[in-house]
Amino acid sequence: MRRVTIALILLSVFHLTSCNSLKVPKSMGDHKMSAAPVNAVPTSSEWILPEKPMANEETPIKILIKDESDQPIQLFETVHEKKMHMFIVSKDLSYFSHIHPKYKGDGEFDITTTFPAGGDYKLIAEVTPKGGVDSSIESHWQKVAGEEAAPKPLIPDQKLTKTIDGKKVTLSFDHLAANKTLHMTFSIYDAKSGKPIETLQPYLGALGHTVAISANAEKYLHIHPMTLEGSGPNVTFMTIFPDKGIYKIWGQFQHEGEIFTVPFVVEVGA
Ligand SMILES: [Cu+2]
Repeated sequence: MRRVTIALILLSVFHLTSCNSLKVPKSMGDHKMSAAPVNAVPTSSEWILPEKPMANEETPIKILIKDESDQPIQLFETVHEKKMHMFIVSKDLSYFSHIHPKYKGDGEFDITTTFPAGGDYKLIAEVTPKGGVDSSIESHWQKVAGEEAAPKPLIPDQKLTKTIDGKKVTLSFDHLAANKTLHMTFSIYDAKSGKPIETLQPYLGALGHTVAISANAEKYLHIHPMTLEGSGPNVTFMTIFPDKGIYKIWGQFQHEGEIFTVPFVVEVGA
């Protein structure tokens, strides 16, 4: 009993050190869990899809979240308004979708989705079992039948400015090196008038959400802004890229009730 208490104290001290002093973001991990936060509850998962999902057809997805002894986990925290956040990307990262499976009880989450073309997709699910501080990440590669689109090469953007849905968005970094805390800022302007947008709305309990996935779709980061305050035009996120290499980054924001997603491709240096 006493040993357990000491272990718990040590664990929370380590957590305080890692999260507060070093400022490691709460939601950070990858599917191999090598860069996973210390306070994520260990999980395993089972993914149930039709034997041969077809492109352009509604496809049911069932995900069972289990504990280390293969028992379904019963209780999950609501994080950013949802019990599960799920991201689906095509292997070349040209397709991105952020959806929220419904919790059915007994560890089971359900949703249907429509894959836009044949090929391989990575499905990433983020949950926080009750008592977990950090989220647990489960992922699954899925083959989808149907006509495949030619894979698009992932080339780092020369200019980090994009116009999307009437917004001009610029992404900037204080530096772009692996294994070092960095700040990245999205600056959002009205594309027509050029005026800064200062009326961004919270989307799922944060001023923005950013997902970064490595070129091989093996590393995954889900990042939230440093503060809940503010409403644009600048939204700053803090994170650590675990390895050098090419990453695709999607920023998601809400303005006038509409969610917009802005993608960038960057190369993180050593
Ligand atoms: Cu989500």
